[in-house]
Amino acid sequence: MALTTNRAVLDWIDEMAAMTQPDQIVWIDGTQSQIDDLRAQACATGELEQLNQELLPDCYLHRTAVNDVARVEDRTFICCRKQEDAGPTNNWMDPQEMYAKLKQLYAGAMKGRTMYVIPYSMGVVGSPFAKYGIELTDSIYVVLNMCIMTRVGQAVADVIGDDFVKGLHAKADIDPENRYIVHFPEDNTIMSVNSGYGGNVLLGKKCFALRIASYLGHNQGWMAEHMLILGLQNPQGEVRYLGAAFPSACGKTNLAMLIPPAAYKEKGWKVWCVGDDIAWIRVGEDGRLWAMNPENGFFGVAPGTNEKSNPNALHTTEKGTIFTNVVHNLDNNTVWWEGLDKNPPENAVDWKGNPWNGKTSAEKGAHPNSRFTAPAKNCPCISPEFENPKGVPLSAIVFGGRRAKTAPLVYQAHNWQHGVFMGSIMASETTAAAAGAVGVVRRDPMAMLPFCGYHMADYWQHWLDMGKAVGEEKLPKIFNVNWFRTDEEGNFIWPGFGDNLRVLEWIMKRAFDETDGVETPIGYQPRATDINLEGLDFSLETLEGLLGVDVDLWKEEVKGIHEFYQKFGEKVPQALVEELDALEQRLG
Ligand code: OXD
Ligand code: MN
Repeated sequence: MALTTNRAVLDWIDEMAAMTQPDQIVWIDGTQSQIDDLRAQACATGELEQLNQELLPDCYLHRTAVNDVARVEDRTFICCRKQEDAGPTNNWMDPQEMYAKLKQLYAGAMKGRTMYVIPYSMGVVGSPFAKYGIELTDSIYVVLNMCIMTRVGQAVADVIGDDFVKGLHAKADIDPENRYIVHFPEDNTIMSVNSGYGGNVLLGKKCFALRIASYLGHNQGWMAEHMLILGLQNPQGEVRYLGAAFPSACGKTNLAMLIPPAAYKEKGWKVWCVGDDIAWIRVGEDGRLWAMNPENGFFGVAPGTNEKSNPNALHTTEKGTIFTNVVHNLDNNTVWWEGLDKNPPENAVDWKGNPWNGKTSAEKGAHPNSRFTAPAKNCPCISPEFENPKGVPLSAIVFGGRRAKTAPLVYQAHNWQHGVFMGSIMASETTAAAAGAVGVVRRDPMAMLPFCGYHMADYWQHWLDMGKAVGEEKLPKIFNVNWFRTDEEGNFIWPGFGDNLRVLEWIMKRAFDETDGVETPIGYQPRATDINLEGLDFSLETLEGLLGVDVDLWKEEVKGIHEFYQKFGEKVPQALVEELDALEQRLG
């Protein structure tokens, strides 16, 4: 039975059902009995496998098609009326043409199948900052993931208005040649077809909370960012918040759930996780920037997650979690992935569904972009402010990426405008989270390259405008970090993980004017002695090396930035061009 009498909602569902022709339509109320029922159905068809319910209660395993394991950026479109509004970094097609193309792909795609109607909220239901959507899908896997990642059910249906975000997903034939992830920002509409991979089909996440939301934020004076949010509690008990934007699979989840090194823990330092992937940022009543996490769960990368790198994430996945494309350990009906421990199972099934022996097999057992979908409430360090509808006030914004050489461990912007420049020139080596070559350096401004729902240069201007509206005094301070510098043999130099807190401590001190910074051509930096190395076997000389700025490499970098900016022509905000000129001059 329909959960709403809202005509706009019902008419749209009728229209989509007439096109896709499902055998039946089922509304998702999000109740436990309905979830149990869907889990049982999915297990009966093999879409899910129930894991060991003693060791992993309410946990399930899913495998996607082998050709469908990551976001597909080359098949992701922003279809606004004017091509120039999508900008040079987005794929574009005329909306009418795209609607016509999709109509053919959706025609009868749900014949013999069920269409599930998921009313969901991004943000706490009823909060003035929440936004609502409906996803129609023919996948139980999608329904169950959405029930973890968002707030789903009657409470949402009760408050949904006419301006909800419409999302249609059909698995169709999982045909990579006809796979499309399409956004119509001017129509509040998302259409996804021929995929079953999370980032392409959990429409509340990248599609709504970043691409559509960034477009809405531009029009409405707020921001949707690819950022984790964390609270850093100092020994005085004060909690200070930061947002950090890193490209996919660069450690946002690990940083958001960081466990302080022993020397810090003893003194009372603690990290609280507010979010690991997306931040919606607004000007609060006090005139500062406040950030909230619109999601309700974590869709994290499994490989590399272990007791050392992220024990909090590991514990988060011990119940109510869906694992995708990991190894199935048949001895105890649990899961495994590369980097979990040094004990791969011998009697196992790999992510492709083939028999796998971790001791003898030459191939990886889990896909490098295999995932866990876990409820936020499971996280041992979830922030007490996680459900605060107002979010948390930001004192710092941190940009970062994987750079083997150029970027130092940390540096700070002179001011907001310089910080926006720093965000606009972000670059990182590519990872397995998106289809394509891994390890290639690409520019990824604010980690939003694949997620900005409009022209990237207008997005930079929006950042500058938000800064003007708030004023330097109340703005968070902006920083850049790089945990990934390597030595001559290609090994990471900085230990990372919990020890990143040593850098966050300096960042927060700078944000509160509690320590000074040293001027360098690229911004303010700490002296090596300003970073607390207590309890860490790491020499000051090595740290000095990590903080070093190689002027020649940076001159090369400036050339690359000029080339990158040229893509955007006249649209690059003058303020950023000035920042680039100033950097060039400082480098000499
Ligand atoms: C993600 C991504 O899944 O960025 O968060 O790809
Ligand atoms: Mn992400």
